Amino acid sequence: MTHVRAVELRLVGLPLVRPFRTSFGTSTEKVCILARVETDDAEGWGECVADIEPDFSAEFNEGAWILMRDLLVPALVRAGDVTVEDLDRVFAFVRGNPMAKATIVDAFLDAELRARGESLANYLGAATTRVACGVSVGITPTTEELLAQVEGYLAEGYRRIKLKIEPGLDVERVAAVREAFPGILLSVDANAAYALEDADVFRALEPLGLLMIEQPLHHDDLVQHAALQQMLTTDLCLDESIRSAALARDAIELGSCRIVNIKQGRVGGALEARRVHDTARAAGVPVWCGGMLETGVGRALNLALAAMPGFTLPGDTSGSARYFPEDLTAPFVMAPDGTMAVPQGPGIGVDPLPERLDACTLRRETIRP
Ligand code: NPG
Repeated sequence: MTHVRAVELRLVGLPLVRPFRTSFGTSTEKVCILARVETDDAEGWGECVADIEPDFSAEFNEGAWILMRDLLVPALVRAGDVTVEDLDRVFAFVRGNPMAKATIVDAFLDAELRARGESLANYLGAATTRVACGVSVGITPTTEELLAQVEGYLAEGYRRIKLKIEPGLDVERVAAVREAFPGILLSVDANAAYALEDADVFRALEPLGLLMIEQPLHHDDLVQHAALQQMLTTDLCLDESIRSAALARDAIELGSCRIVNIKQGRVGGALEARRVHDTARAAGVPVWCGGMLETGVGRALNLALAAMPGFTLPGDTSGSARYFPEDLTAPFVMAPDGTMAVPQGPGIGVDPLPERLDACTLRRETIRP
């Protein structure tokens, strides 16, 4: 049983090494909330994957901050002695908002594991100590620049390249990359930018031998994705549409996708992410670990998740250098073979570097009983 004494929220900002453009917008800076949960026995960290604006999902930093400060943390403090398995019930009075809930769940779990000296990887049932890394390449101003970025990432050792696409910047771009690099594992991610009427775009991608097409249609949809999957031999993968293990089960039953992207923040935290993994694995559906440009805190958690046995495809778990000139933790470095070590210390196994954290902090607030 764990008793929470206080929770500190920090809004942090870190410049990105290069702008990251998706079909819903361009990020030049990573701004996110970190939660530090103080218990009687330890402290734990959680990173909120929401962004400045509600563009990837309905959640956004300022909303998540208020929700954590005014509802989730007070409920947790009032709950007294609890374990991480109780938190679904403690937070059930708040509908939705998986990213805000995940932040507190993950920080609480980290504290609980640190108190008993167990690594998150061990707790989740990791099957390996190193995971295969892929990289997600943003939309570039030109095809030449795209080819140069892909070449650079391949030279570093990345084992799968994912290209962001949007209407008008799709088939030609992807074909150019495929032509230049015929043998690589290549996928595309539309971030919900298309409609079923655009099926011809996806038909045109079929000869390019893609590993998957990720979230082509509406961010909330399962039914139209099932219709699209029926028209294609290329596997569809869902990201935005899968906000819980229940939705993962529905998507698999409906035939909306044949691969699932797991982002723990999108589904409400590490425990629900494990349930998505278990659901997919029982159905024989491969999963992989998505990324939300996390700092080292969120990256450590992703690596532990990605070590679970159902994660059979390389994830968006890239090295710190792909995102930040300077990370919040000691940098995560990918080996030349395209793998990264899963942290083995207690909890998530890493801490933010205190001075670096302070330098990046835009705002902080502590919630006590
Ligand atoms: O490597 O962390 C990463 C980024 C992977 O493409 C990536 N993330 O749609 O999956 C996505 C996209 C994203 C990033 C979405 C930031 C929302 C915020």
